[in-house]
Amino acid sequence: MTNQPTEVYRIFGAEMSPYSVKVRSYLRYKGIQHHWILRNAESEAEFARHAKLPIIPLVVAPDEVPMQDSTPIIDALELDFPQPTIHPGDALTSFISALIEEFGDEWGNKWMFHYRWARDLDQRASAGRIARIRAPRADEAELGELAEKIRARMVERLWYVGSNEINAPQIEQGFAEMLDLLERHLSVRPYLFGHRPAYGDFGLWGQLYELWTDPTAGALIEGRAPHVLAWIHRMLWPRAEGEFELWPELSLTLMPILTRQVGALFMPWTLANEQALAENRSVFRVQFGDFTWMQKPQKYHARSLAMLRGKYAFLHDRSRLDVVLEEIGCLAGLQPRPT
Ligand SMILES: N[C@@H](CCC(=O)N[C@@H](CS)C(=O)NCC(=O)O)C(=O)O
Repeated sequence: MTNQPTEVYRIFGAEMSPYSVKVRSYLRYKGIQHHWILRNAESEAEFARHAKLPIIPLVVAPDEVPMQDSTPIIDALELDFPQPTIHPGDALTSFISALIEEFGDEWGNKWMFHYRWARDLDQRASAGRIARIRAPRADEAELGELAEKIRARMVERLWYVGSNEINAPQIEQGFAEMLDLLERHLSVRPYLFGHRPAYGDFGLWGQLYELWTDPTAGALIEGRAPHVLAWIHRMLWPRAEGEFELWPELSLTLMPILTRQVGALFMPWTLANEQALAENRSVFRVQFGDFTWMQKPQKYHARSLAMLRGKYAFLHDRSRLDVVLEEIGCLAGLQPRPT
């Protein structure tokens, strides 16, 4: 592999990484020329030369500037490639799209990780796929050994995203509800915010795409959510088919998602996580109706919540937005925190 500067962006990622496919779909939508480079043993030296963190995706710009972390990557590229914009024109809809982006990245990842690694069937399917991607030239015996190692390592990490015996029924119930709500919303529009993809589509889609590729969640999506399935396919190669819709049209079926999922589940969870980190606790609990959620705090989420608060603070006119944020239970959580 060459180390010469190229005219195209390079994205190091993997088909089974939700954040990698998210950024790849963004690059495709924008028509930004790029090479998709599978991160494996063969590309490792080049990856290591540019990466500051051991995570994918890694995007390397033509001038060799490296970028990591999917949300800031998209924010940075959006400045250089503003058209077609992924941000709806009004502050209210645009911030709701950013809220859904954060929700998809952080809460949607719980569905994804849980369904991929909680059941034996899914563990085997996923570990087998990863092994074949990582070692395409290995023989069956070597693949079996590698898959077993991957499976053990990932199952050990289930606790990290909060998939455990206590939380599992809540994750699955929440996902089923989300599928039904999303199905209704997407039955009359091709993308979350109308006729072209928005910031929020990319974040939520990365996780839903991965869920669809796994046996248990894939069957759920195929069986009960045909419009979600069509959106999953559409978002692989997104394109503008018309304009963004306005809030009054979107709100009928978007508000239930915002209220029942973002406001009732994600926001209390991310605030409790943030507080647990500040208090240096090793475990925290959140009450969701009759359910108690329990997990170890996750550091990254406090950072991404702070970034979202930064975007909120940056807005000039929040009058219409604040009414909606209050209604969905997210207003207080987005206020500036003492530093
Ligand atoms: N917040 C980051 C998360 C990136 C991330 O967690 N990537 C995973 C794969 S999906 C990763 O590289 N994990 C380390 C590993 O698998 O070795 C983003 O949005 O890019």
